[in-house]
Amino acid sequence: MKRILLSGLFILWLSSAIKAEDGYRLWLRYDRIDNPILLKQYRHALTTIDFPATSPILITAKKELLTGLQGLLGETPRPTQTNNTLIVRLQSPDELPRLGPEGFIIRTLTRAGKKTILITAATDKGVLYGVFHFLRLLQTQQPIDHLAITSIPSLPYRILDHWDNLNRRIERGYAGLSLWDWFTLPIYKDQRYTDYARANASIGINGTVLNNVNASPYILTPDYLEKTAALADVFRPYGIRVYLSVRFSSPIDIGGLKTADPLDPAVRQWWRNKTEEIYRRIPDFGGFLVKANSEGQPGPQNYGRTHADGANMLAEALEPHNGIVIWRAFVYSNETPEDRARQAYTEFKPLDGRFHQNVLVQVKNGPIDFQPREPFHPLFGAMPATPLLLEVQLTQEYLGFSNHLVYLAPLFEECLDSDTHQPSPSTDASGHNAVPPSRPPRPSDATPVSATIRGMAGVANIGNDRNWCGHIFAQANWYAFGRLAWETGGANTPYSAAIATEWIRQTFSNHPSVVDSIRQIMMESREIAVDYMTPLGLHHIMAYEHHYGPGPWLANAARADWNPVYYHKADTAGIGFDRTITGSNALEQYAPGARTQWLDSNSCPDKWLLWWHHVSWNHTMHTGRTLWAELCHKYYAGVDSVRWIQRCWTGLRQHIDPERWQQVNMRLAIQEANAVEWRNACLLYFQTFSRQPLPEGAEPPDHSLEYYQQHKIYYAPGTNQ
Ligand code: GCW
Repeated sequence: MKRILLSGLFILWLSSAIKAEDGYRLWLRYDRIDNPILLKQYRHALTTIDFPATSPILITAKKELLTGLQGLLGETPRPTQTNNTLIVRLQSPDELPRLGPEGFIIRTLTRAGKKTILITAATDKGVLYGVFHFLRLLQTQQPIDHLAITSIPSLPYRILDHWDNLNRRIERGYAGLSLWDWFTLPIYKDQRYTDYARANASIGINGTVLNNVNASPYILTPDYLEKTAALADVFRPYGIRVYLSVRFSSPIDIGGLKTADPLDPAVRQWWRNKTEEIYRRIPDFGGFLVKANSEGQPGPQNYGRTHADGANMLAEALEPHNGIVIWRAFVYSNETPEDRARQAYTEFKPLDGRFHQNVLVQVKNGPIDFQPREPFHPLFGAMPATPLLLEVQLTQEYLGFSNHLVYLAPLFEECLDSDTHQPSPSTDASGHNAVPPSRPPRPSDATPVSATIRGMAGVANIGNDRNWCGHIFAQANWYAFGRLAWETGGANTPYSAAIATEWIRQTFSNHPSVVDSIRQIMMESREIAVDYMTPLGLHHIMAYEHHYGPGPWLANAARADWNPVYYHKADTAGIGFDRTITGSNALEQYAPGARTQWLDSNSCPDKWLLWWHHVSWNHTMHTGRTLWAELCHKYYAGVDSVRWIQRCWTGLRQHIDPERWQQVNMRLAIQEANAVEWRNACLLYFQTFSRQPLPEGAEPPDHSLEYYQQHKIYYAPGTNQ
């Protein structure tokens, strides 16, 4: 009987252990420290906790601390003779003026022979972030006996943008349906809302835009505002403010007005009333995000007004409540005969200084659209009188959806670190120094993108899939976004490698060889994806509509600027988009110092070449190969490197729990097949122009060009079909 019971218990334990590793816990696993010496040290150092918690955020922080310690130490700290104490305290802002509203200090102190660890901040949010940071130190098995950490976020706005529709479909979402079950809100509050908030708070994300920028007007109806308020109530104790995307024509759509003209008094009044209604329900509401006059969305230009007129009308409504307007600069029109890469700058640069103080302009990292590689957007540093947010995409619309292992932090970091060569901003309007004190000094004449922005927005890759992001490694992109927005650069360069290390240690293992091996995979992965998709500066050559897989031959989209041929311009003479003075001259939108690196096709780095220049198939690259040979080399190297990742992953098998190992393994198999298709399809197609053979001995394409051209994917996720 006893044996049956025991084996029953064992099976129960086993099944719960397996179930526990389905990826749901993200990087907050809090499993018992597996290093016995360290565990002993930690237990010794943390015998009592002194944490007076009164406010909702402090109560959250305390709960999180106790849960974390219980898991990591296998016991709740209890008094012993040594009584080494962990003190968590709010201190008055006068004592800690430098920390600002979100910074924290973690320090080890020795008092009368006893060691004390102090986590302190001037605000309860600071304490919350300090607690999560402390737990991260334990999870990543760092020494805690000489802590002297001061951490202040680089950027005040660290926001996730959900492109979630109210019917729960997610535009460009590849991890299931929207987390927000609008139909059962506001009464039913799914546990996932809390777990989502925990995950965000743990990495410093302090805002969330709940709905798609292609916004439904119904989000502003009383019913949906009540549902939004319910979510805001769940997120508030985690320091997260809620924002909404709004449709510019809402006064007509749901307000019964005849116009949405931003200069019309009735329209202005409608927005004021609506905004007041929102703040009655959500006193700490963040503000509005607006996509206007872009890809068919209505906007002020429908009435002959400017983007500034539109944004300022909303800004006025939000101002009394301390809310902000986030106005997107992602605008382009196929009716304008101007290189798409130039259009946002042309539109917005003249508006610099014309926006109200509480308007932030949100600019994508590059001038086209979240491609595997783009130069930084020319608006960074070019609008000194306008606070900017950098928008990056975590959901991998152009990077293999949630099927491909692509760690995006190096892409984000490439943008953040790009030198705009614009004058360096000193302090912004609120006196907040845009450059964090914790960042190492840079050459005095450099103004990286990170110094020109007030915040970062990440287009979320989260859905209701059990593991949140579809691919376990896509969780790293959510994680890295938060960590990079908190600290846009670090003493450890590249900072993305340090973030990867943290994530791996919390998500998989602290075992050094496992950490090294996975970090190497992650750090190479973005360049590998560039190689098998869009090497040497190619861009926007993906399949139409769903954007999955290759489609360089496409030439009949509804708009010219949605056609890949518009971007690669391959012909028998060569390939690439001439954006120099002999072409569209998009180059002129950059500061002279930034231009020089790309100006000349002979000195332009290979990785940017076809973005800026149309060059001959026999152009000599920096490697000494011809362009055609280099293109072949890159596509083949990309596929070979995916196979290298597969081999590394196979080597890690005994170190990773079977469920997550297998999940990743299967996705890698998809990635490999996709990479082969990208390579074969692109090379066969470009070969019709280059008229040169594939390299000798190269793996021959397994299908004809026609086969790839006819390969259609129906019902790919993420579109509204
Ligand atoms: O990348 C493109 C996407 C659209 C998206 C748009 C945008 C929300 O293909 O789906 O619309 O960008 O950023 O507004």
